[in-house]
Amino acid sequence: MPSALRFLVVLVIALGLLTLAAMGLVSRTTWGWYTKDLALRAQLAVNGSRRAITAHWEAGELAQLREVLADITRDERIMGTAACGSDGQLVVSTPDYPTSLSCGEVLSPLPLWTQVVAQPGGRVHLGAIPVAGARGALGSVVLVQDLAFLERRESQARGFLLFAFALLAASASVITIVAARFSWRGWSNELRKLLRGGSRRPELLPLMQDVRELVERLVVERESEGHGGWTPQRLKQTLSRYLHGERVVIVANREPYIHTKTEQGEIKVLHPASGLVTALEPVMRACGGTWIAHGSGSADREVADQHGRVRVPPGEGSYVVRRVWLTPEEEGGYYYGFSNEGLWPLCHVAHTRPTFRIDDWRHYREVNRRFSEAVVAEVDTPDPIVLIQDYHFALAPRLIRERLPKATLISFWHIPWPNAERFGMCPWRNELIEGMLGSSILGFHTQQHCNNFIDSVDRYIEARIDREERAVVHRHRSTQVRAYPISIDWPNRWAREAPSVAECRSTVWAELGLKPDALLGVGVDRLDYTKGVEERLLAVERLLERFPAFRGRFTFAQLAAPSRTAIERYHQLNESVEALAARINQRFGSGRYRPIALLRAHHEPPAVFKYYRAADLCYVSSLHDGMNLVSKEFVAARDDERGVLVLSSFTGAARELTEALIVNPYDLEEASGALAAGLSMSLEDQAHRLRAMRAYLSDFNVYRWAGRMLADAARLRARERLSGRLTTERLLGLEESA
Ligand code: ADQ
Repeated sequence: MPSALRFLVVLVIALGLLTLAAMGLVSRTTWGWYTKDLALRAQLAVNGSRRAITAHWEAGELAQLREVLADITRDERIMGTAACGSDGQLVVSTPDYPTSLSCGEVLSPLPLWTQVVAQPGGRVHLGAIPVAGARGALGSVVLVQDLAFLERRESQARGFLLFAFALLAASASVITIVAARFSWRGWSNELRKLLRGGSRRPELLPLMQDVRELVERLVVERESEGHGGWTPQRLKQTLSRYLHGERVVIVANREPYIHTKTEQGEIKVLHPASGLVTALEPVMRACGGTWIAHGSGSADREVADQHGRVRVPPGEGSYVVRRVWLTPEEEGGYYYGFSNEGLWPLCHVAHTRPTFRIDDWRHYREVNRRFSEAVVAEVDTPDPIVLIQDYHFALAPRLIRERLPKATLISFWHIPWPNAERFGMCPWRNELIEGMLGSSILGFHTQQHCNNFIDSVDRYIEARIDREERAVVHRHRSTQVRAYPISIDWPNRWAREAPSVAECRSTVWAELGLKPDALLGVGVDRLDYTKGVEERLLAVERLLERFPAFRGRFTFAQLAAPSRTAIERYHQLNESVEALAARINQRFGSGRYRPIALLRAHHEPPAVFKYYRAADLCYVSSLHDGMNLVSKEFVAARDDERGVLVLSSFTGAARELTEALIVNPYDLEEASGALAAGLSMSLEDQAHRLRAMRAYLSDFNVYRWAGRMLADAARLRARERLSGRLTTERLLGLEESA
C-alpha cells in the first residue's frame, strides 16, 4: 500500500474514534443543560400559579385545582400535571398525566426533584415542586414534560457533528497531502539547492554540509583512485558531481575560437590547435562556464556583445568566451615584452637573455589587473573555481584572491620553472612569486619544476614550506604545489580522422619529390629558439657526415610555424634556421635531392598528422620544454606501430615517453647516432616501443590531466569547508563558555 494511502486510512480511523468520543461528550453535556432547563421551566410554571394552587388545595376545591393544573399543561411540552399529597396519594391530575407514575415515587422533601423516566411513548422528564399552605406542607405538584423534542435535537446535533467531523477529516486529509507534497518538493528543491550550494535556509546548512562533505569525499576518493581510463564523458561526470552546478572560469591569453575577417570580408572562425585549448575545451563544454581571453581576432569585436561576450562553440553555444580588449601598447608590453622577452627566456634555459623593461612590467601588472576584474565580473558565487593559465598571469591569482577570498584558484604554469638562482634575475621576482601564491593549487608539468618553485620561494620571500603536504603557507593561506603532466586527447581525433599511413606516405612523397626508397624524418614546431631547431639541423648534418649511406636517401622535413614575429630574436632565429638549412642542402644536396625541407608555415592539424604518419622518424630536440606535445602527437598518430621517436632529455615528455630514443640535443654525436639507430631499427623494435608509449598515453591523457587537478580542487574545497565549520563551532563554543 502506498505510504500516502496508509496515512489516509490511519487518519480516517483516528478521526472516527475522535468523533464517537466527541458525540458522547456532546450528548451528555446537552442532556445536562436541557434537563436543567426543564426543571427550571417546571419551577417557573408552578411558581406562576402557586397562589391559586395553594388556595384551591387548602380549600379542598379539587375541580378548581385541576383547572389550574390544566392551565399549566397548555404549554405544549408539558404533557401532564398532578398534585400529590404529602402522604403520597394522588390529589388530582390532568387527563394526560401517565397513570403509571405513582405519587409515592415522585414525592420529595427537596425544593425540586427531577428525574427522567422511560415511558411507552418515549422518555419523559418528571419535576416535583413542593407546595406548602398556611397549615404546612400540602405535597408536590408534579410536571411531566415530553422529551421527544430533546431527542430530535440531540440526533440533529449528532448529525451536524458527524458532518462537521467528516468535513474536517476530508479537509485535513487534503491539506495534509497537499502540504506533504509541497513540503517534500520544497525539501527536495532545497536539498538540490543545498547540494549546489545555493540555499539561503540557514537551518539546513549544518546537515547539508555533512552530506556534501561525505558525498564529495567518497566521489573524490573514487575518482582519484583512477578506476578505468579517463574519457571526456568521465571528465564531464566528475565535473558535474564535483562542482554541483558551479561554473568554471578559465583565464588564458589565447582564446579557443578566434573570429577573423577574410580578404573577401567574410567572417571565419579559427580553432587554434594548441595544447592548452585541447586540454581545457572539454572542461568548458562539461561545465558551461566562461573562458576569459585576449580578443585578438580581426572580427572578434564584431561578433561579441557590448561586454565582449560570445557563445561558443559556434552552433553549439555551451560556454562563453569573454574577450578582453588590449591596446597595441598593452599587447606590446604585456605579451611581447614582459611575457615573451622577459619570462619566456627567463624560464627556459636556452641561451637567450631575458629583457626586463619597467614599462613592460607596468603593462603586465595592468593587464593582470584587467583580467582579474573580468573574473570578478563573470562569477556568480563567492567561491568559484578559476583556472588560471600560464606565465602571462602570474599576478592574477593574488589579485583575484583579494576580491574573492573563498575562490578555488588553480594556476597552471605551462613552461618550466628555472632554478632559484636563475629566477632571481627577474627584478620583480618577489611580486611574481607572491602573486602566484594567491592560488589554491599551483601546477607544473614535472616534479623538478615544482621543486625549483619551492626553492625560489625559500630563497626570496617569507613563507613556510610544508614539505610533507607539498605546499607553501604564505599570509595564512596554503598553496599546494603539484605536478600535473599535460597530455593530448586520447583516442586522438586527428589520428582517427587521418587517411591511411600508405596514403599519407604517398601524398608526402609527392609533395617533397622523394624517391620511393627515401627515408623521412620530421620535426614540427613553432619557430622558437627553445625548440632546438638549429641543433636538430646540425644533428642531421652530422648524421650525413658520419653515415654516408643516408646521403641522397634521408630527408628531414621541418614544419615551422612562424611565432612571435614582432620580437627581434625570433627574426634572427628565422634567418639562422633558413641559412643553416640552405648550407646543409648545399653541402649534401644533389640533383633534385635536398636533405632539409624547411616548410615555414602554420599547418592545420590534418596536415601535421599526415607528416607524422608518413615519417620514419620524428626528432624533438627542444633545448628546454615544459612538456612538449609534438612528441605525444607523433606517438598518437602511429596506430600502425611504425616509426621512431628521438626525444630531447630536456623535455617534460622525456620523463614519460621512456621508450623513445632519449638524447642530449647539444651532443651532436649522440643525436646523430640516435637518428642513425632510429633509421635502422627493426620493425619489431619499433612496434615494441610504440606499443608501450601508446599504452601509457591512453591512460595518461589530457582528460586525466584536467580531472586530477579538479579532483584535487574538490578535495581542497571539502577540506576548507570542514575547517571553516570547525572554526565557527569552536568560536561559538568559546562564546558560550565565556
Ligand atoms: P608550445 O611551446 O607551443 O606549448 P608544444 O607542447 O609542442 O609546444 O605544443 C605545440 C602545439 O602546436 C602542438 O599541438 C603542435 O601540433 C602544434 N604545432 C607546432 N608546430 C606547428 C605548425 N608548424 N603548424 C601547426 N601546428 C603546429 C607550451 C609549452 C610546452 C607545453 C605546452 C602545453 O612550451 O612545453 O607542452 O605549452 O602545456
